[in-house]
Amino acid sequence: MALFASRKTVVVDCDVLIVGGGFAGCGAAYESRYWGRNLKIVVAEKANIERSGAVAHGLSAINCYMGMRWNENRPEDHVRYARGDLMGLVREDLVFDNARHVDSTVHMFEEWGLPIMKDPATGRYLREGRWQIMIHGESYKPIVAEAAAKAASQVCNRIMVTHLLSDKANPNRVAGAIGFSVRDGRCYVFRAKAVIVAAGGASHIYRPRAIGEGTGRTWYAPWSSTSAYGLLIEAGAKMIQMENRIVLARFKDGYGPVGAWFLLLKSRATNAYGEDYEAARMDGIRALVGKYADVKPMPTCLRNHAMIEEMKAGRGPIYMQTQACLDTPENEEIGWEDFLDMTVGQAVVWASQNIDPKERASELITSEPYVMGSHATCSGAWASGPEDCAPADYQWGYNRMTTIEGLFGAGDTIGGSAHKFSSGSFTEGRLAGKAAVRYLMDMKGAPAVDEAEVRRLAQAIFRPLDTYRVGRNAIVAGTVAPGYLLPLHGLQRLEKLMDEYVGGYSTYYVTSRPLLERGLELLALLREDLEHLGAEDLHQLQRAWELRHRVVTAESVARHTLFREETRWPGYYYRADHPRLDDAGWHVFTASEYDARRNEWRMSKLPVHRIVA
Ligand code: SFD
Ligand code: AMP
Repeated sequence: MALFASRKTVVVDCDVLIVGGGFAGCGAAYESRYWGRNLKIVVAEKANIERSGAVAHGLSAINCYMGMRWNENRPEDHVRYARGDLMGLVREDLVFDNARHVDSTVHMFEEWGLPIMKDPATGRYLREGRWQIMIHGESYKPIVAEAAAKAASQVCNRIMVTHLLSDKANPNRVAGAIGFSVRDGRCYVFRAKAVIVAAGGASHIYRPRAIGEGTGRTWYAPWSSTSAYGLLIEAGAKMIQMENRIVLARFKDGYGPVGAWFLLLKSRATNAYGEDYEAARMDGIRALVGKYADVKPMPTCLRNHAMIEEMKAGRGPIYMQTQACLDTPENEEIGWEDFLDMTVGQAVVWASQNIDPKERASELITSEPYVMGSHATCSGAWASGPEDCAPADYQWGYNRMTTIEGLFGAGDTIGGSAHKFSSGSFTEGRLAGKAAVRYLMDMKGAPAVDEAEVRRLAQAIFRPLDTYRVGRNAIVAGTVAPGYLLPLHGLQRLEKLMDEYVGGYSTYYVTSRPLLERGLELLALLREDLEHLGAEDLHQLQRAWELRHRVVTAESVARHTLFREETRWPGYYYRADHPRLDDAGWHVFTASEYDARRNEWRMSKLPVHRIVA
């Protein structure tokens, strides 16, 4: 019997539903209002958009800005950069589309009040590197969210979306979404004509290096729970490049980013003996990846690879020689602000370990893997490209529409379009918002949700509360009981198996067919046990659904990794049984479609077209 079956339900009817009010979601809200003046545009957000998503705590740089008004770069240059960094495999139409519009996004951010640092000599934005500009960005998210809140008809904060709803007549068409309020426990049913998923990427799929007293500390936000992929995969959308999960070189224990140090402060990373390990490893890298070794700047994965090899050889710790570059008060201020605006925990590590970065070097390390689509990586949904420059087989309707009719995506959600970062994710949200409005204008008949499906899902959503309530009668200690699995225990099981079998840090990112097949067996057992998740309260119910999204994403990562029989990105992961890059067989995107009814995955290859010379 479902104890919680009679929960109150709130029905929200809208034209455009945006799931997730992070950077891409805010861009989607802003732009869909621009083109759809009279439309009902609703944002459903599991936290509060004022401080939600990966940028909740602020950033110190905008990592995607062309600078076209000063002739600094052309969008085509950015395509070449992203293509080189991703070892040849990007959707060039999508990267180009983001790049040609991203500057206008950044100019709006400045207009809305974001302080962007200026170069005193030129008056231009202060460049961190060729693509990056420096900001005073602690309040980056509230500034951007304010514009989105003004544009939206309604922002439903604290609503965790758990499933997409399909059209009663056409299972391949979206009709809305369902979820619950993490505050009052009401069930929310959104009936929408178009849906834009902008629910962010994934931390905590792999066991993080930080454990014990540091539990929960990760580079990507711990609340980035991969709903962008979980929702889409379960709905049957075609996904690509899910094996392209990213490993980051970061300051050890605090996960402080390195970009400002390498690019702006011109800091050097060395092994424990002060040697430049990247240069020394070039021949070995060439043997693995051939011509890609000479791409400039050196691809992110290859920089990781050099560091990993050096650590394996026992020549760690790797050090960022901070003391050599903090030689002026200006540089010292930039160094500290870099972390205080973006990764406060790193400054706390310095304080707690008696490290004065002006006096001594700081350790670097490679992180656990993350699954996302907006950094130096491009996992996510296969999306239709822009009308004017996408090749025919990348174009089946509206820009940024997935393979499900009426379902759009942006930011981490969309695959193939790497190097978007915050500004590019907002820009992609704008592109998706504009396309969704056009889709509505062309629409002949609205979709209808299936009431039986809504009832079935509403029961399933709250079941972990029932399971806990019944199971707690057998509690042996604290909240532990034999009759249910707690979300935290499920999460730890997931992280451990992904780490050990699917190329986490504890194997130096190495995996192989036998390891992946065993990992998939264990994942299947975990999925069975998820039917017995128990949630003590609404907070734990949210954790339960986040875990479900993480597990289905993890399975997708494992299946894609198994499918791609080569090592395309050494430094992100290694297929020990296929240790080299193989352009003849694998200069393609890997794709998957999950059939939830049959619990079957269909894998395929998709072509990589070159659009920019
Ligand atoms: O240096 C649901 N990022 C950086 N970008 C930059 O431009 N400059 C930097 O300096 C960057 N660095 C950086 C970055 C991120 C982090 C965590 C650090 C440092 C420490 C990357 C950007 O932040 C990233 O590219 C974008 O934020 C991606 O945008 P988007 O929209 O795809 O994801 P989001 O912003 O996290 O938003 C997701 C939203 O969805 C909500 N949500 N809502 C309802 N129901 C559900 N089921 C939901 N699941 C999630 C979330 O709450 C969130 O609001 S550096 O390291 O590279
Ligand atoms: P990070 O702080 O590592 O997230 O990097 C921020 C930006 O700088 C991203 O665009 C990175 O790709 C870029 N970046 C970081 N380190 C380097 C480097 N050593 N060489 C070139 N680009 C880098």
